[in-house]
This record gives sequence, C-alpha cells and structure tokens, in this order.
Amino acid sequence: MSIVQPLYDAILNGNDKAAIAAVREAVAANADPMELVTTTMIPAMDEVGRLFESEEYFVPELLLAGRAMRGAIDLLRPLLAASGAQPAGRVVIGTVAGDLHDIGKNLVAAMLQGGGFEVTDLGTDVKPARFIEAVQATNADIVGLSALLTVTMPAMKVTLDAMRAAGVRDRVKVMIGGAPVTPQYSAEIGADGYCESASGVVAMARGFMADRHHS
Ligand code: B12
Repeated sequence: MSIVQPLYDAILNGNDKAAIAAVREAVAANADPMELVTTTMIPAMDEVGRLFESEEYFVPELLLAGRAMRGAIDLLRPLLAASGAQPAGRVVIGTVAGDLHDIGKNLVAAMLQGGGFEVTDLGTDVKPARFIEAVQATNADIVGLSALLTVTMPAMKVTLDAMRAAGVRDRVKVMIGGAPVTPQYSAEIGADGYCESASGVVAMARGFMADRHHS
C-alpha cells in the first residue's frame, strides 16, 4: 500500500485523528509536504465533493471531511512555509460575504505560505470593508477572493467595486477562485487573475510580484 493511501482514506472517511496520524507518518517517511497536498489531499476532497453531488455523502460527512482536511493542513503549514527571511509578498485572503466555504481558500492560503508569502487570512463571510481595512493595515500586494456559491459570486464584484471606491484597488493585484468562478467572470469584474486550483496560485502570485516590480 502506498504511504499516502491512509491519508487519502482518512480525509475521505472524515477521520481527523487518522488524517493527522497519516500526515505524521508520511512526513516521517520524507514525503514532500506540497506534494501531499496536491496529489493526495486535494484529490481526496474532490472525491468527497463527487460523493456529495451523487448523494452518497451528506452535510455531516462533508463537515467531517473538512475537519480532517483542516487538521492535516494545520500540521503541514509550518512545513510548507519557506524559510526565507524576506516574504515573497503580502497577501490578504478571504471568502466573500455570505459564503461560509473555506476548505479551498485555506488550501490556497497554505500554498501561498508555502511559497514564501505572508498571508493574512480573514476567514469566511468577509464584508468588503474588512478587505479594505486589511489591505491598508498590512500594506498588501495581493488580494485573494474565494466564493463557492453562485449566489455569493456577485459579492466578488461588490468587493472590487468597494475597493475602487476606497482608492485601494490599484495598489493591489486581485486573484479570484472557487468552483463556480470562471476566467470570463474574472475578466468581467476586472480582477487580475483566476486560478482553477490551489496548485497554480503560487506561480500566479509570483507573476503578480514580478509585474509590480517592473511597473
Ligand atoms: C464542503 C462543502 C460544504 C461545507 C463547507 C465546509 C467548509 N468549511 O468549507 C458545508 C457543509 C458547510 C457547505 C454548506 C453549503 N453548501 Co456547500 N459544498 C461543499 C462541497 C462538497 C465541497 C467544497 C470544497 O471544499 N471543495 C474542495 C476544495 C479543495 O475545492 P474548492 O473549494 O473548489 O477550492 C479550490 C478551487 O476552487 C480554488 N479556489 C478556491 N478558492 C480560491 C480563492 C482564490 C483566490 C484562488 C486563486 C483559487 C481558489 O482552489 C481550491 C483548491 O484547489 C461543494 C461541492 C463541490 N464539488 O465543490 C459544495 C457546494 C459548493 N455547496 C453548495 C451549497 C448549495 C451549499 C449550501 C447552500 C447548502 C445548504 N443548503 O445549506 C451551504 C451554504 C453555506 C454558505 N452560506 O456558504 C453547492 C453550491 C451550488 C452553487 N452553484 O451555488 C455545491 C457546489 C454542492 C452542490 N452541487 O450542490 N458546503
């Protein structure tokens, strides 16, 4: 059996204790933390989503799987974090107003931390004013917005509009994501980029920083 199979199974079965034990074991066996996230944990959560859609899983199973995922990520976060003294850039991230989904957003935040970025995570159901305050307080380079519901996607536009009105929009690059979000929507609301999954976010964020240094 592969060293990562117990981790995959633990997330799928929503067993947080087993997920934590499996992460410990994989790390002790020198598994690469970033690879654990992208090749085992995200696929396990994708399968949870599939089972939910086919009505084999219901809300309690989702919550347990989310908890197992969070436990595993919490353990990996310090290992993902790069050791460089100078942060690659500052990111403010949150799930937009009305939306409570945070598993994908947490993964994106963990990947960015792993890529050396300093991440301020505002959590879920974040109103536009809080994003604006955090951009000002942290002198952020990048803002990440997450939405998982078609009914909360418009809050991304509302947030961007509020940032424009407050005069902070042009100080930052904005990346958006979440299952219902598309590149078209990103262009339509004037965001700077969209990522389909957490695996592309570090490259995109580094690209943003390179652009900022050239302009
Ligand atoms: C887990 C889950 C929940 C959990 C959330 C737990 C938590 N702490 O997050 C709970 C049970 C609470 C929940 C509640 C609800 N949910 Co729900 N949920 C899901 C589910 C199954 C999985 C989402 C998930 O975590 N995926 C795994 C992560 C890793 O993927 P991800 O979130 O897409 O994130 C990746 C990318 O999108 C991207 N990304 C995400 N954010 C960002 C941000 C940036 C900046 C970038 C660059 C990239 C990026 O990178 C991530 C990692 O690769 C989805 C189904 C699905 N397949 O998406 C439904 C789903 C999103 N939920 C749905 C619904 C309807 C609801 C409820 C309204 C149900 C209800 N009737 O109460 C409530 C709404 C609560 C609220 N106000 O938000 C619908 C949405 C339908 C729609 N199109 O609007 C879905 C699609 C299920 C379905 N098919 O019906 N849900």
